[in-house]
Amino acid sequence: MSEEKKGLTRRGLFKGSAGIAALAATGGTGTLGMLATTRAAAAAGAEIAPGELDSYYGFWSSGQSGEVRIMGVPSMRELMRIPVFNRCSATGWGSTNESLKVMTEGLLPETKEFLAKRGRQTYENGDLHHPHMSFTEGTYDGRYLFANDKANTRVARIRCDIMKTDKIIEIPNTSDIHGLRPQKYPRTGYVFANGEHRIPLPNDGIILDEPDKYVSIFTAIDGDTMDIAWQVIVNGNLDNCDADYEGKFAFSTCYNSENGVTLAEMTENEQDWVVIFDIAAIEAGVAAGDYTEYNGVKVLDGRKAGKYTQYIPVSNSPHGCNMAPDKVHLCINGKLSPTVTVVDVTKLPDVFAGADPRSAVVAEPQLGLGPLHTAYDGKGNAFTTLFLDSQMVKWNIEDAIRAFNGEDVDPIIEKVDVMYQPGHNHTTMGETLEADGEYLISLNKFSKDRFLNVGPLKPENDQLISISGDKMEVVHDGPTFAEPHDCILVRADKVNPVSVYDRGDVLWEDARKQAEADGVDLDWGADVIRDGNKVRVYMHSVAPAFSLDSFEVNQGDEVTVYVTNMDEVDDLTHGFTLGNHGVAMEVGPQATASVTFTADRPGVHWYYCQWFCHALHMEMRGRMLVKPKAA
Ligand code: K7E
Ligand code: CUA
Repeated sequence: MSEEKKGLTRRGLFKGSAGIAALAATGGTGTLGMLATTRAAAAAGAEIAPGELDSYYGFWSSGQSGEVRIMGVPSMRELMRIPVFNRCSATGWGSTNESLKVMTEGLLPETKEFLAKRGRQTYENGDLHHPHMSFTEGTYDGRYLFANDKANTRVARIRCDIMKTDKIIEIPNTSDIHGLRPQKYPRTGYVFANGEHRIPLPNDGIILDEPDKYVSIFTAIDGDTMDIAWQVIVNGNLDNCDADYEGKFAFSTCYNSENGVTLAEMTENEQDWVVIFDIAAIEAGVAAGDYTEYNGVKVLDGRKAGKYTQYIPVSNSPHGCNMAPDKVHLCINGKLSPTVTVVDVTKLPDVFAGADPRSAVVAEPQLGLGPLHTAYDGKGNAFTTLFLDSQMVKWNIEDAIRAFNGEDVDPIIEKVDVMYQPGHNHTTMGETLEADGEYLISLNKFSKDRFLNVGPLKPENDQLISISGDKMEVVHDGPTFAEPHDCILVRADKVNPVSVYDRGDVLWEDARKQAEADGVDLDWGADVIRDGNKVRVYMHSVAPAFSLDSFEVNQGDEVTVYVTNMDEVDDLTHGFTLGNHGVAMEVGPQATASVTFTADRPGVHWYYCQWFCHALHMEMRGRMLVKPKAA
């Protein structure tokens, strides 16, 4: 039984003293003075003393870094990084067999061929913008996170029990997945993904410089199997998307209704659209065979408004697409227009029945310059980022509707400066029915002078704003590396990761099968199996030793090393790094990890544990002896 279960934790002992430490800290700042944000943080209850736990998990995208980061909120402490589309030196993501399986099995055949010609198994980069959790009945259910890769047209799934990526699929027929949101109701269900850039379909070189023949595609992925359920061709470039709280509709902002390819062409029209997808009608169309199959995917044509899609005109180049937790209002952020367009989703069935699409618009407040994304407090208020004004604006949805109907009310409640140029924002539980109005994050693209100068490339600046009181209050500034576009803030009780792996986990089922075929015990093995010029090395680790302190192979052998960590202790991660072979991997408690390489360098090569695990961690090592080929 763990200490945690016995209730004898260090944490329990710490709790009492943390309060005293916090008091001492506030008493001792007289001479130094407190930063304004620190004072505000203390006032807003956003200060988390050493040893105290945060009340929210933040799941941060990292843009072109290709990973997801876990933050503690409100402390804004970075807790963990989850490699997704990137490679990771610490965990071996992108070089272990288990991670390579995730990174390669969902690639299209032509992509595998393209990469193989370049000596690669997978892409080495990604551009991850939108991490979102799976839903059940309109709120987070703690099963999965889903995220897009705009750079290489992929969608990934992360298991929240172990916080590791378990599926990555490439989306065919489209180019550059941008907007991504899970279905909120009845459950996820579908994961909706927008192909941003228009390309010919099929994109095989027959159509080249004929932009009027390019298309953009909306994709629905089955979140349980990670297979593609269906796709719909739309008119214009898809940007961001969201879904309603009744399981009826999905929405996407759409710019470039001009179908242009240059900036001047793309911004020519006064108006663009939000596209509405009728999920039941699309499912019926699939069942009725009203599709063309491309790359094995059923593709419906929604370019003309009809039973599958409707197009609601909004100002030129809209960006963010955010469904409110009141279940009724959808906000479309103007970007180039100072307005946010509010759509009443209860009016959408009328639009599909033939009503004027604009009849679903119930408000269009003018908020400021560069509205990009909107978040909600669950109390009828919305918070919109103003990219050009470098501000967060708080406004009331009902007041905006009254103003739209001619009443003399100003929906704007308050504006607060952020530093600088905010993109996404997000409120605690704000994209769920449990929006609680505690905190708001502003993910600012520029930090300029907010931190010590680190050269021409500056960090971004993520600011935490308390919204539980009457006034918005910036309570924390935090630099982040490239580049959080979006994040979600999830109440801590929604997420329940394990601390030790389950030996039965599917992650190493290939290793398990191979060990069985080799007649070896994967759990407790200390074996070297030769199979032609393939050598399989099985070892386990119990701190502070590997079960093999050396093994011998011949130069040119293809070697696979399986390491199983048989320690059962929380936080007791071992690793396996093989010197001068580019091999390093994390092996968590009760996990197996494996790596395959060619033993091409004759001589003695040490392997060692690279996670500090024990007082004798430095001694946790062994030798690979490589016999030279006979000359
Ligand atoms: Cu606005 Cu890719 Cu969601 Cu960036 S996107 S900000
Ligand atoms: Cu095992 Cu360090």
